[in-house]
Amino acid sequence: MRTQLLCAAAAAPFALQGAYADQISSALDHAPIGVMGDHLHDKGEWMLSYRAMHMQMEENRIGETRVRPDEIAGSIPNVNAPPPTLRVVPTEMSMTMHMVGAMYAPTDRVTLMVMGNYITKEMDHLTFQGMMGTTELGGFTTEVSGVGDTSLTALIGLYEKEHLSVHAGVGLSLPTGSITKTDNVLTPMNTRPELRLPYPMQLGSGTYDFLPSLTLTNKTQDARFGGGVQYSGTIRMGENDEDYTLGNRHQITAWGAYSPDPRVSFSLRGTAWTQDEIDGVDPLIAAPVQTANPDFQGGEVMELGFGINGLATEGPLKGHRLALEYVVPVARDLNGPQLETDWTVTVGWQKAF
Ligand SMILES: [Cu+2]
Repeated sequence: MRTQLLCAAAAAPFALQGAYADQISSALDHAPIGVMGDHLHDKGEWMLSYRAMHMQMEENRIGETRVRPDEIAGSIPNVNAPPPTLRVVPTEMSMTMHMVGAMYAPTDRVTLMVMGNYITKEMDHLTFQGMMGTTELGGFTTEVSGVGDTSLTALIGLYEKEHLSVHAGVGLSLPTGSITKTDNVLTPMNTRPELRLPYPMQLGSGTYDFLPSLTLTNKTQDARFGGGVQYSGTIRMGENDEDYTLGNRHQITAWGAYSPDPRVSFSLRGTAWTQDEIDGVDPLIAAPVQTANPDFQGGEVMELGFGINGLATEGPLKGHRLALEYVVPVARDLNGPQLETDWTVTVGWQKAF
């Protein structure tokens, strides 16, 4: 009796590994939906995905400090002077992005990935009257929509042992997004010309960007706990047709997830990223507004994400994944004045074939 119990106990982990962890896929096998390129596929497998992301920004910061619109208009020098100080201040911005992706694995070690997107941006502004002072003239909104940049990435498996997996990503972003969008603005002289929109309202980088990444994922034998860590970068190559280069971006993100059942997992994710200022100037982006200053872009941000992943393990929807992630900032140091992000939510669907 005693021997049987010992045998059963010793065999249990292997039985679990065979019957549960390896054969049944789990909601835990994919990272939170805000993470890209987190997994490889088996040879011959396809995956299609759709994500919708919405980001909401309100109020401005210089470094870590909040600043009011009248403080910006009254004191921040205008690089495109005259007027001597900024006259137009963004107060709110929203961005919605629809992302469509496909993955295909020609071998067990290599998964290819293509991702395209459609973006809508809206920015509300306050215009201050005349060449100086803090008298408000009125508000206006600019809006833009269209396709963004398209990425092609190869994910390459480097190491795999039991449930631990390490892979690298080598990607290229193609400049399919416009950088010459225009809209009507309210000037401090109370006119409404159509101008080229400032840098944050454009849809693409205008450059070919190198997208390196390195991802490590792991999970427990019983697939109840899992997690990962990923570095991802955006390295701009050269200068775009309008004579500037967006700042390079580096990001580290790490997540942990708990799966009470293979059909669902809950995740907590921490992210830190840094993005440089813009190098160069588009001569047609010259309004007295902070977003037209190449130095008032980028910064350092830490965020926290709360996610849920779902996977249908049987029935007509078997294999379909649905996921949601809500991300809030916890610390910000912005090259400002610059609008700050309040929250980002991403929902997504994925299905492998
Ligand atoms: Cu996939």
